[in-house]
Amino acid sequence: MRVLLIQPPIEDFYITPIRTYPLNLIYLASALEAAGIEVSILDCLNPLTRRTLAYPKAFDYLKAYYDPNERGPSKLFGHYYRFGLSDEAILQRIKAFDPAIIGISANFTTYFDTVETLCHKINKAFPSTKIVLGGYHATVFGKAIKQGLPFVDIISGEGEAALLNMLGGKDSSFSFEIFIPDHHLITPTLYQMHRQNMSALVASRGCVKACTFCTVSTMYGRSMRWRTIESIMAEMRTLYDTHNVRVFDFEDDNLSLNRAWFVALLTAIIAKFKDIRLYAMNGLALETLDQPLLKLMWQAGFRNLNLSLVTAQESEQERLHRGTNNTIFDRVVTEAKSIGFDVTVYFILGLPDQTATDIEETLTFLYEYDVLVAPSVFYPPPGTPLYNNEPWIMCRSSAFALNPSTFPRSQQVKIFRRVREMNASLKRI
Ligand code: B12
Repeated sequence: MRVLLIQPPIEDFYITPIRTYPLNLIYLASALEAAGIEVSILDCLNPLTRRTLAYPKAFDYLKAYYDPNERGPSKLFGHYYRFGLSDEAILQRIKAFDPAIIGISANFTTYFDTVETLCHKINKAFPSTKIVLGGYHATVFGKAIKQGLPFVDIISGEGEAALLNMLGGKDSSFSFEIFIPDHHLITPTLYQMHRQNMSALVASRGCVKACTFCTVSTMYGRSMRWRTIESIMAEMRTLYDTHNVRVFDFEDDNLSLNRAWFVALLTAIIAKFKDIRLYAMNGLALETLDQPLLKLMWQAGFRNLNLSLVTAQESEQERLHRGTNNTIFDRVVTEAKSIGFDVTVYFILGLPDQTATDIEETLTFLYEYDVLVAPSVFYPPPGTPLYNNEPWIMCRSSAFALNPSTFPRSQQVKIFRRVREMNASLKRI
């Protein structure tokens, strides 16, 4: 039985190319291979291609804000693109591999229309091929998906054991803590940063924080599991020796929460690798960091920190269950800068009930620091109390989905542009 796992194309105004490593499919493929099943990965996003599309009807209102001909630092977005292979090219790849089962990642609610169209085409061209969808979107909206795509199977939650079970693998047990994913099914040179091969990995799953705008608990619940240091070292060793990887990006949701374990991880990395660069691009929780830990991170190969403040209004931090505050922020950023880190701080622009004055407060606070300030435009987060049945396509930052009279979209866009200009003038980008 042959299984093809697909990372689908996405359609949006932009993409973040350095973070499109198909780690979800690598986990699934390794688990299947360990059970003796033949698998292939079709990463439609790498090598990355793009084609300009007309704006979808739902985004007509964005033409007032996005100009493809605009140049300069305050430019937001212009064209709408399809990033990745065409459906026709995907169908050809499917034909060549001739799988009995196709697994497609449906992580993103906002890009589900692209996945849905692809499923219809696959079903038409290969009616006897079973299609399985998994990921965040599939987990939250399984029932609704089945209404439009009655011929697909849905897997909710983490996929390894469930997929093995569905396929009747020899051994359908999967233990995240000791599992060592094998990255051999992808081409390492397609994923690069600093002109070196780069890999994403996760050392833990889940997050104990309860930030109201985050959907991670819909997949992993509110508890955390940590991998053994040995399994992480073994994965990194193979990536380093066999795939020539020198840049490692931990995509964990709360990498530094378990201090003793994180210290053990960093200590092991320092002992085993001398010339690697580490990132935690998904962000680090401020309250878990202090000077000794930051020094250890520096020694291990971290040079940049992605920190998320969300808002500098302490009442809002509490309301959003952030578990951090400005005093902690001040301490961590001061310590990090004294060690030499480049720091990027994220805040959310356009949270429900937020006003322009609230944002000004956050910006005034942040501009006291020598940091790059990065706005994350709020999008309705599926599966959380902040999701109010907005159309799926709106669940993305580039949609500036909320347009309340108290903080109209036009003002949100204006602030976004100003932050971009500020960053450019400070030569921090
Ligand atoms: C890395 C990442 C990205 C990367 C892309 C990664 C990729 N290759 O697709 C980048 C940076 C590009 C990205 C972008 C966005 N992201 Co993002 N991203 C993540 C992040 C941090 C990690 C994903 C990951 O690799 N995890 C590790 C792998 C091993 O785990 P996994 O993906 O969960 O896979 C498991 C299961 O989901 C399931 N599974 C997954 N696929 C499949 C397929 C099959 C067939 C089966 C059976 C099972 C299955 O099994 C896997 C193994 O157990 C997650 C948060 C998280 N912790 O997961 C958010 C997350 C997936 N992103 C999210 C969103 C919304 C976005 C944006 C659309 C938001 C925005 N700003 O507009 C943007 C798009 C912007 C753009 N145009 O680029 C949401 C999705 C929620 C939703 N329902 O839509 C998440 C959950 C973040 C959150 N905190 O809420 N993202």
